[in-house]
Amino acid sequence: MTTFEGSFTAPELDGIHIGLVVARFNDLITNRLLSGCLDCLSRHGIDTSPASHQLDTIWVPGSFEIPVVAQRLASSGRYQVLIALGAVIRGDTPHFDVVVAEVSKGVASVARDSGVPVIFGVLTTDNLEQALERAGIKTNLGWTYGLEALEMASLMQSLPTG
Ligand code: INI
Repeated sequence: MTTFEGSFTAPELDGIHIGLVVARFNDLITNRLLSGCLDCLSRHGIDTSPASHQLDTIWVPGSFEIPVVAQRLASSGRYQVLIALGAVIRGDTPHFDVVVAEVSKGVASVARDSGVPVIFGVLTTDNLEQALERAGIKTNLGWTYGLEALEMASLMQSLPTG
C-alpha cells in the first residue's frame, strides 16, 4: 500500500508558481485574507516579494469574476496551484446566492477540468462581523488557504500521472 500526502516545505515546492485571484468587492476583507495568505507562503519559503517570479496576484471586480480568470491561469500551464480569495456577505441582497453559486461551482469545475487545484478561499458569511472574525479578528483563514495551497501543490506533484 502506498500512502500519499502533501507536505509544506518539500523539495517539490522549490520553484513552484502560485496564482492568486483576489476579488476587490469587500476589499476590507479580501486584503486581510491576502496578507494572511502571503504571510503563510513567505514563512514556508515562497518568495512573496514584489519582484517574485513565484507568485502572481490578479485582482478581479468581484467573486463572480473569479472562475473565468482562474480558468485562464489554469490553462496557461504556469501554475501548480491557484488560490481564489473573495468575501460574499449576505446582507439583504438575493445577489448573495447567485454569486456564491457561481464562484463555488466555477472554481470547482476549473480545478476538475484543468487538474490544477484551486483553493476555495471565498468567505460566505451572513454579515460583515462574521467575515472580519475569519479575516484576522479571531483567526485569519487566508493563512490556512496558503497552507492548503502548498499541501495541494506538493500532493499533486507526488501522485502518479498517466
Ligand atoms: N461580489 C463579492 O465578491 N461579494 C459580494 O458580497 C457581492 N455582493 O453581495 O453583491 C459581490 N457582488 C459583485 C459580483 O461578484 C460581480 O462582481 C458583479 O455582479 C459584476 O459581475
